[in-house]
Amino acid sequence: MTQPVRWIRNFVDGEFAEPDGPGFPAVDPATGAEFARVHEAGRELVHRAVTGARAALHNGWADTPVRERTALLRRAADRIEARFEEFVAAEVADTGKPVTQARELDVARAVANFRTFADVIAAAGQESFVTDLPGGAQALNYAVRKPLGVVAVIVPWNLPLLLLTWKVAPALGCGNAVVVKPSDQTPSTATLLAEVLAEVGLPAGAYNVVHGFGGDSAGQYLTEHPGIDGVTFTGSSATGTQVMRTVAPRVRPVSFELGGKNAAIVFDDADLDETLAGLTRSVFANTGQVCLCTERVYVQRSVFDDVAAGLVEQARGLRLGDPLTERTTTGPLISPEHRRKVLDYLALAEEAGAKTLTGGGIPELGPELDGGSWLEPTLWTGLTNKDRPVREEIFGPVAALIPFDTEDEAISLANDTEYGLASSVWTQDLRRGHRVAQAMHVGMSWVNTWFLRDLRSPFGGMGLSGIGREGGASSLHFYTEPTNVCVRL
Ligand code: TXE
Repeated sequence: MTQPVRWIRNFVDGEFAEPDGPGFPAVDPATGAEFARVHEAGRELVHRAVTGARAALHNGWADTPVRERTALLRRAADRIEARFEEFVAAEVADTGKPVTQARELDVARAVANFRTFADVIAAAGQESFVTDLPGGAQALNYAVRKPLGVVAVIVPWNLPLLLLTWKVAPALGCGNAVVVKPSDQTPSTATLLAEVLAEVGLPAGAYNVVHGFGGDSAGQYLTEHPGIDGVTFTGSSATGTQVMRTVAPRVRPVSFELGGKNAAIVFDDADLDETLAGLTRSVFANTGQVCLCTERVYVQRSVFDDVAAGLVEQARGLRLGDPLTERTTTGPLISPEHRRKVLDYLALAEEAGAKTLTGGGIPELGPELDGGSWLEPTLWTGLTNKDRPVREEIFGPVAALIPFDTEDEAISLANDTEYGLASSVWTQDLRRGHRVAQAMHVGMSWVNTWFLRDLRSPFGGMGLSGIGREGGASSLHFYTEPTNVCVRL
């Protein structure tokens, strides 16, 4: 007997919509096996989601008192915790990421996102200025912040729930309604979140999920819809450009967190063990598929060989394998197409004369995982900033090690990129740490650490890496519109 098809459905105006087409497959990247069908939303369903969202605002969600909205965010956090292992299983099935990472990073962060934004919104004040006028009179200016409205939330596949809740928690907390378009490759956790938000009492229409692809599919239908008041997007710089073009005629605000080509700078006084542990995470976490991952490692010449040898040893110690096994540290790439892209960069690096210190191939992990999109952690030397693998975002478990002599040289090499998302500096000289971190043309600059986040601090990038910041007060600014009231006293 054949198994009944498991559907991952769209959630529109408070209800799961019945599938009305063949849908597309949800595939486990670790094995290549299809485990469910995803209902692709057509233009009509996207329209219903946007109009449902608008109705939710008018029906009172936008005017719900802040303490009720923040209480709802806290209940959502509690409810994700109560269903924690379901979220973990869904995220692992969609991405192939190691179960320990899904627990400790992805789902844990989803909980933290809801709690943090409840705190931030509860504590937020408003700008006010008393203006002195001629003759001793005064005026009072104060800004009331209103919800932006119906927000399109478009997210990628690498950290699906983490990135989704990073946007949805503040958006809802500020009184907006959202229409979420998860990546076609990772539809599950956004759908589970719909259940959770309904369970904790979010009004129908305030959270909608439409599944599908980008162009000529749900992503485009959503961004083209005139009922959208703003777009928050995380994904590639090319798609960000496309989304911006689409919303430009209606002048809608956008918040973009795009790609990166992040540098690490290792000085000769850095603590070698700590640096190697940090670099290993920064290059290989989530199989290199984090916008913050390091793909360029600049190392001071006197310690270059030691750092290279240590990093090779660490890379070889990573354990690729069944994501559900707790000892696994490293999962597959998201899809065969993405692996193709990374393999193309491996070929380009070879043409450019790179020496592959470790990796460079497809690992053999046994018949169960043969159909998965696996790739060995890979390190190169012999490339320069002129070579495409050092200039373009690869988004895989790969990095180029490049020597430098002086601090100035390191700064100019690291800043020699069109991207500007993140960097890390490794040194025991804290004065130098501050100096170099501040000289980086990036949104987030770490010293002796990486991906250490306080969710109240601004997050985002410069150049090709994005527009605007989210996090703490920056999120509240994006998800609200101020009306300044000026009263002559
Ligand atoms: O990203 P896309 P993809 C980079 C990384 C990766 C590359 C391609 O280098 O190899 O991007 O990945 C939706 N209108 N990053 O193709 O296309 C799409 O359906 C509206 C960096 O997955 O940017 C998905 O939901 N929406 C990154 C989302 O946009 C559209 C994370 C992201 O997809 C659309 C992921 C359109 N025209 C990839 N086209 C990071 N910064 O973290 C696509 N989408």
